[in-house]
Amino acid sequence: MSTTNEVGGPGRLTVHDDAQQMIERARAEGIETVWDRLHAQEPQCGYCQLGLSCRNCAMGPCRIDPFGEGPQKGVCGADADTIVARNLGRTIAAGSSSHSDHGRDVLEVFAEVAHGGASGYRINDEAKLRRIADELGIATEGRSTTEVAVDLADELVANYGSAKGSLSFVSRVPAIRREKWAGLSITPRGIDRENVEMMHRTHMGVDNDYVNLLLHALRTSLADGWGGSMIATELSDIMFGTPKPVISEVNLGVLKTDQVNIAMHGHNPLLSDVIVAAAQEPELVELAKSYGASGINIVGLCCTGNEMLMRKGVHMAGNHLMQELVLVTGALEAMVVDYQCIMPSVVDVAKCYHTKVISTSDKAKFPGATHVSFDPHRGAEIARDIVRMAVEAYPSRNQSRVRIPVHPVRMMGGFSVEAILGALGGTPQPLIDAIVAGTIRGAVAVVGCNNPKLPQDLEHIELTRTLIENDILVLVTGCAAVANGKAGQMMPESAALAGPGLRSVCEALGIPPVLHMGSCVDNSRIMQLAAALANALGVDIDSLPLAGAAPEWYSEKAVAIGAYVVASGITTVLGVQPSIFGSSNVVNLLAGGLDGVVGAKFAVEPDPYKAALLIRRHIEAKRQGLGLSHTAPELITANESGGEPVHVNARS
Ligand code: BF8
Ligand code: SF4
Repeated sequence: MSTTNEVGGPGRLTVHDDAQQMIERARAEGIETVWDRLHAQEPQCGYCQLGLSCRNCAMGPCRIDPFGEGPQKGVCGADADTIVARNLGRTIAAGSSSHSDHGRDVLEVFAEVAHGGASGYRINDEAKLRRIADELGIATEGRSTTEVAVDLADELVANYGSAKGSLSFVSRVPAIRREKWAGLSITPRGIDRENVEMMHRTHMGVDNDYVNLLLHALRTSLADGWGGSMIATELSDIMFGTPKPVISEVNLGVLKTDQVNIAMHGHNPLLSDVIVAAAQEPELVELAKSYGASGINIVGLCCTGNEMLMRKGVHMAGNHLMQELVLVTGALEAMVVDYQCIMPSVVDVAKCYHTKVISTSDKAKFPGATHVSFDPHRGAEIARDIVRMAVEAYPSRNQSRVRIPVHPVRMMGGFSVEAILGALGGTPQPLIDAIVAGTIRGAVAVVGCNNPKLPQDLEHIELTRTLIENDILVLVTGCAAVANGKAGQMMPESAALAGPGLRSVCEALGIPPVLHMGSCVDNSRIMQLAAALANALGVDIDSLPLAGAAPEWYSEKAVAIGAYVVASGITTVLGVQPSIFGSSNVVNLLAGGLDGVVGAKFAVEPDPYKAALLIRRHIEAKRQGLGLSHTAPELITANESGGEPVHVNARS
């Protein structure tokens, strides 16, 4: 068995004790995990890594030789620029479609609720329903909740087709940016339309101009950020409650040795909301007790976990790379999944224990899992059936194999835009004042996944640590938020980790220096906040001292997010190289030329300290542009050993 810090040892794969212990255990028990499979895949295909392979038609598959010696064109004549841009466009369409189809599922249930159907669901935040309706020009005065909800549902359903000119929430975007988008013909018109058009354009013999392809890829991503994702967020808030600050706990220590443990994994809150309710029903709790358990413990994984944590404080077992390791505790009765980011391998790992994997979406079946088709009309009843299945698995648990490796860490979540404005006293002005005064230099959205190519959570934690030390407020979503939570960066007392300016603001407001804004669809909250700040200052989003970062991204959804964040005017740093380096033209456009077009660009920097420096410089330059105080862009940080400040030089 490996010792933890040798090459390939658990200490090199993840920074967390719970994960390291479970990797050791999986290895000891001969259970294969994501790291083993990555190793088995190496070396991965170099053509694919560069984006230079194409299998869009049956004249192929084709590949372009990056060294210029072999073929420079596919069978159809497509060159490296076309192939790389087409591949990126399809990746963005897949990511955008995933978020948007999730949004559609929420919208369909919302429409049912509006019409009086869908058991177990209701309008939870009526004030938000009316506020959004007002915002979108739907009459609310003297009208019933139902009438308003029906009209809002109709309005948003139309967003999926070819809407009237542009998507409803584009109205939130500063006028100056809307003009920019119109000038580039990238205003998102219909959510499905942009995705379909992306697929059309990337068919053989349609769009062969890499610039034209990439512009449409931006439009496709905007239909996600200001469309599908924003609809998912806003309607989830209306139905399940708008998040407000809440304390929760995180890591594998949230599992309980003496309770029925159910992990909710995936993305859509439609299922998890009714499961949380069912797990509290006396009849099911009594059933659990009759089997000797002291109760039913629901925990979250990935973005479903974030949805539950944000609204109900439900404890979080872990992020993306924990989904197999949570099973290795031997303490789970059931892993209930819907869709996205669920490794097919969870079924194989679960077979080594008594754990049931229960799939619930007819869109996402897992051979070997038990499928319970989720029908929102019978949501409450199906949730009870699922919880009962988990409870009935408890007697099959082998307690001698249960190992819960650590104690949980406390974290605060629940920072919707409404909650942030609430903490600020109702307006963004105090935040603007702090940025103008330079107490807070700016804000960075650190988002995205885990990727087994990097030590789990190291980049998230170190980048965030360095940014807050430099008085930069960090906003997090998705698996990034879980990483920071596990590292203890997300409690109000974590303000002590921040630089003096950010620390003073956080202490005055009683908030952490790292604000959990939700799941990945909730990156739409960050867009909304950025737009509100820009509107309050009367400038475009690209003038603000903001940046984005996706240090450990893996998914197509993350590419869509990065694209809409950049297209909205926020420069974004990636920690993992995207598959575009086979075309210097595409790279030059995304990492350079785009800045002159949308006022933002991509950078790739895997070193978290160098990424922090890059971001710090960017933020200081934006401050200068706004006529605010700006400093020599040196990075102030202490390395993890706690000693000497590390001065990171400019990238040469
Ligand atoms: O949507 S951060 S690994 S779980 S893709 Fe997936 Fe990435 Fe996690 Fe949520 Ni987002
Ligand atoms: Fe090859 Fe062109 Fe077909 Fe792609 S579209 S597989 S490059 S022939």
